[in-house]
Amino acid sequence: MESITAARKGTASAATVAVPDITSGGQADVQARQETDGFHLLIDALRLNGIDTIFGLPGIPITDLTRKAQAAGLRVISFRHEQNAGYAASIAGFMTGKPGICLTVSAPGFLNGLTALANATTNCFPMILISGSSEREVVDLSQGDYEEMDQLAIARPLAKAAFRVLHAEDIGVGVARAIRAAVSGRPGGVYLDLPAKLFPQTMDAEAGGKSLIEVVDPAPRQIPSGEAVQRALELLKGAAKPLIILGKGAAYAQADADIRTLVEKTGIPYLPMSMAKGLLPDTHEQSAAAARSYVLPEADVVMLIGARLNWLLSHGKGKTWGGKTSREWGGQKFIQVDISPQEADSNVRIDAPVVGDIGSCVSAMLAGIDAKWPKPPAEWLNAIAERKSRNITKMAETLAKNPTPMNFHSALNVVRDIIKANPDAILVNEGANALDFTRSIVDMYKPRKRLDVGTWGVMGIGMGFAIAAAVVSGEQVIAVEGDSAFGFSGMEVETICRYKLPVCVVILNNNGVYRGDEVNVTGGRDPAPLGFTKDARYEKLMEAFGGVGVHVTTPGELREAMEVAIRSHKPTLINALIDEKAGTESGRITGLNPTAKKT
Ligand SMILES: Cc1ncc(C[n+]2csc(CCOP(=O)(O)OP(=O)(O)O)c2C)c(N)n1
Ligand SMILES: [Mg+2]
Repeated sequence: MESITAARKGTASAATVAVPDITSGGQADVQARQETDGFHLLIDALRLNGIDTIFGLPGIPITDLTRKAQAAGLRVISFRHEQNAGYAASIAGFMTGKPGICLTVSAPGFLNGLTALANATTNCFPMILISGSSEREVVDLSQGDYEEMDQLAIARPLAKAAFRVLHAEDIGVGVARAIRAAVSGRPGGVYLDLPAKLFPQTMDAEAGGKSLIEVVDPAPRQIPSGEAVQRALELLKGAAKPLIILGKGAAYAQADADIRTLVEKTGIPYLPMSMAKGLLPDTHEQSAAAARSYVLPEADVVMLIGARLNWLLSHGKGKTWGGKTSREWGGQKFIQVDISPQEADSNVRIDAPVVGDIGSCVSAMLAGIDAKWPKPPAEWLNAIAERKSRNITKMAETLAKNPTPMNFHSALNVVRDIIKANPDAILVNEGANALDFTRSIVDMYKPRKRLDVGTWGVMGIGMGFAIAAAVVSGEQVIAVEGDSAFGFSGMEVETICRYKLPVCVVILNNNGVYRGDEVNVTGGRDPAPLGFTKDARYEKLMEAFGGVGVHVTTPGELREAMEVAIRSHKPTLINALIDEKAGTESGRITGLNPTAKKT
């Protein structure tokens, strides 16, 4: 905290030759120092704004920055690949509402982090990718510098905003602009380009301190207009078959109590999108998740809260929504509660847009809902309840089976029990079948506990998300991974062991992408493109770094291994062997997969 205090007083932590430059220390230390530099100004600017963790990977020109940041009291989580550090930063942003910071070296390190930055922008996660870069003069003349690349230009189309700082006295402004851009309005990924020459630049410590900005109200409330709220409430009130869809924007908003009250006061059935699961417990009687394919085409008024009508909701039209063709509108009326005024009408007409931050919108709607608010017609609720109970019974029968070899259902039945018994645990999930089955089988009970592949369905978030979840929350993390999905970030098990994080990785191992029984149609020696090494011993990877590795083939063994992992909080990798024939191509999105015509 001294550094923040010093900065507020107008004295940045400083480094001169005569003074040990680790933290900004007590008063005497501050007085002795007259100069500060780019390294210290950046650290002070981050700390001044409440940033306490950096996810990154050291090297030229940011090696010293990682050391000095740690010495100044920031938590520095050092990864094995920048993409994983980037995913970690982005999900830390989602969980906390503060921008997650990813720090990389220039060109290749920057590019490695860029996928995560683009993914953050797509998913509306607030993150700042800070990359060191090479000398401007050399880069701009294409003279072949070490790791030469015009990073700012490359980042710009993939980021919500991108900035470069050339002078030490502008670091405060650069960090402030990056923070505001990342978290205000619709959050997203921001790129901050810091050329190598910036870091050792020195300036007067007092002037440096004064140049820093503590951002006031970085994510200001955006109050919806009374007229928009009224329009939405009237539409909702007149509905015969209303439905609420909660998106991850609703989870991000941290307006959990008001959202629950809105759902319960109106009595309207709701569907949670994947990362909104647990905003209300999945076992809530108003959840229509087990009757999804019934409610989407049947509903007459749909209120989207922090959910976009993108591909995950079939663009609000087509057969999913009761249209006669794959492109026809089903006739529903939509209310869309969203922070971005540009979101409405992106795919179909929005009859009642409510623009503002989700918390303000939901509380404004609540103010217009009194005790006389009519509950939805009983026929609608009964029809949903009937479908739900039929589907839940069917699912229970499937889950109760105990086939040999183990399949997704019998394995996930165990994970379902474990999460029920440990509702504070955070579930990270990626894969195709491993994702789809987990989402539908494993109930979540608390908000922001399910972290997954998001809008892009991207593989590779697994270990980065798991590490950030453990670091940010201190809670037990359970990462349910397809064997292919795990491979994208598997080396980070070393990071999990190094930082001694309570992460239990469960690999649903079916020997390949989607399934493991394909053969090379030519009969040649190469394996089929989708198959992996049979019976690979992934658990040994965890053992290599001092964690616990377990190889399981039955639900009983899986349960035992997960219980031990949770009790011990030790880094654990459970390699759960799944029937290699138990999976469908692309999981639930087979329809999006173009296949060659049979010849
Ligand atoms: C970055 C990235 N590369 C490739 C894909 C395509 N893809 C979708 S799911 C998947 C892996 C599915 O296999 P696995 O994780 O083993 O899950 P399973 O279906 O076998 O349970 C791949 C490669 C992707 N979504 N993202
Ligand atoms: Mg697989």
